[in-house]
Amino acid sequence: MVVLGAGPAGLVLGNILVDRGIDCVVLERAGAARVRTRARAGFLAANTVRILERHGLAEGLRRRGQPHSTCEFRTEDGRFRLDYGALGQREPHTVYPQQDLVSDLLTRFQERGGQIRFGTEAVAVRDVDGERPEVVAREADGRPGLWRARYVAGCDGRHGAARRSLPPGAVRHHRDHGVTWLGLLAEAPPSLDAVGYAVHERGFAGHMARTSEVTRYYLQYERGAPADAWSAERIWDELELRMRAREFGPLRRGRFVQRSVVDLESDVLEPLRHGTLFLVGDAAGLISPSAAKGANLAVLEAAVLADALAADLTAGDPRGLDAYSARCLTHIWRAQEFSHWMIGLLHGPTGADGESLFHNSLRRARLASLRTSRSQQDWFAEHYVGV
Ligand code: RFL
Repeated sequence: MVVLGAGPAGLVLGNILVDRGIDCVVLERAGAARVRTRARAGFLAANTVRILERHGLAEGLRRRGQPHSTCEFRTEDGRFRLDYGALGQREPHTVYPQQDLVSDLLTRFQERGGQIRFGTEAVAVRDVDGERPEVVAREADGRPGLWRARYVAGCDGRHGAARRSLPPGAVRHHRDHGVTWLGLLAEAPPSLDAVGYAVHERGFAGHMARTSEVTRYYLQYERGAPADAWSAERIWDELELRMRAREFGPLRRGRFVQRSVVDLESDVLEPLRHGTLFLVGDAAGLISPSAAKGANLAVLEAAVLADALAADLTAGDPRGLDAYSARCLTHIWRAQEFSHWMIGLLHGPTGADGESLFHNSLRRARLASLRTSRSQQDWFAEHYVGV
């Protein structure tokens, strides 16, 4: 088995396969230090934690992860909180930085005897409809490499080799939601004990705790502007304005240690299986970070594929592999639907034309339902934490 990419998808898959005695190698373009330190997601769904626990991969997050179950909306109509851990399925998130999770998974994979080749970039997957597909790679020393296996798992993200190697027949669903966020990591303690979503006429602002010393912020941003276009002071002023700090309390400022520009996009491929090649995680379906689903879907899909591969390779039962694509696409589209709903909830059109005013009124009504209707709150909680 060849696995492309050592993100959450590739490393969960690799860990489960090695644990089941299946020979597998992970090819990773980046170096080990980069893989262990790349800060991205942080909110893990209860089901993600259960999957990781079931496979002996949750030790670190059980020790250092923080349960989290409240979010706060700040809007032109005031603020309200949802204790989503007491609503819907009554499940909290676990806040655990993605780089810590990936680091734990990598350590565990190597302890279990898993093979990983850092600095090795997959260039193409060939002969996916044959019996033994081939991965053409550029090895760490720059020389070409060739890896053959019974199956290949493309866990190498949206711009990886797996997506580039699909035979004709793949359908791509792409949507640009027309919204851009500036993603920020601040060396500053969280400023509120909840996820903060601020809807403002100047644009969205978000606050998400990561650890007691680090907080992620998001700021709706001008499309195409570079990440360093604004000074730190301007960013903090804008965050305070949109989060209505004067009314609800100041933000605890600190140094920004990471800035990235994120265009909110959906990008799903169908099907997720092409002969011997399987797409997993962001390679299967990119989702905007508006509802914090990407890493959770990656873990779920990797676990589903690992079970199916184990059944096929150790017991000759191909049914799980046959069902993989349809099963995961159901989860992907439910997450896409909720994420799309969140984008509509958090971003109003900025124009003063009739169409914009109409959509802004709908958005306010949607927030009002969420503030007042218990059944709407239960629905929200179930989809917010679930994958
Ligand atoms: P990853 O993590 O991108 O890993 C892919 C790996 O493949 C390697 N690679 C290659 N290796 C070999 N050959 C090639 N040709 C290769 N091309 C790429 C890369 O170096 C990398 O190591 O994909 P994976 O495993 O599918 O995991 C997906 C998640 O990382 C992603 O969905 C989440 O980070 C999304 N996301 C969030 N998800 C959540 O569930 N909760 C969150 O709170 C959350 N916050 C976020 C996020 C994504 C963000 N960004 C990056 C837009 C916050 C942000 C800012």
